[in-house]
Amino acid sequence: MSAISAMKGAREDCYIGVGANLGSAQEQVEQAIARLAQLPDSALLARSSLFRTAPVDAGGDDYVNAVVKIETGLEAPSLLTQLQAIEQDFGRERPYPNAPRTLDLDLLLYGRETIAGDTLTVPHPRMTQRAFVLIPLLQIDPFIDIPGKGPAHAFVPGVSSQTIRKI
Ligand code: PH2
Ligand code: MG
Ligand code: MG
Repeated sequence: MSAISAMKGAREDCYIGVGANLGSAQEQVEQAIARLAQLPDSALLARSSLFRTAPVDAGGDDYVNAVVKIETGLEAPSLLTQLQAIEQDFGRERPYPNAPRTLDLDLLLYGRETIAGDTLTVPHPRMTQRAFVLIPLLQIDPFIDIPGKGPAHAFVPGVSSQTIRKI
């Protein structure tokens, strides 16, 4: 943690990936965004459009994906706990890796921090390989830089074969 974020009252801009491909995916993503807007000690700064995307490294139906930008006074582990609680409220089950899901909330970026823990890695390790993250993220912030990796837009050519369509 940086000296600044250790200061009481420090707030970070964070980006959260939202996805669903089980149940009423579009409704669930919209309702999840509404829940993210109510996170404690946080404020919703921006949200992307909804996108319909083909599953990447996964089976099942097409996904509905979006990215949300919040500002928060929560530390990263507390934010992660909050995200997991919302997933549970939406009936998230984990029968096997990358199984279809009613709701997936991924912490993509937490300020400019890099975190390598047992339960949380930030920036999200696969975010540069996924159109369903990059395209909504760039819609919100076209010039965003991914700590340790570089400008997000530089990774778009590498995901151009992945199907993504704005809803
Ligand atoms: N999430 C995954 C695996 N594959 N594919 C799409 N299109 N959208 C996702 O949100 C997604 C995925 C694991 O979290
Ligand atoms: Mg995910
Ligand atoms: Mg996840």
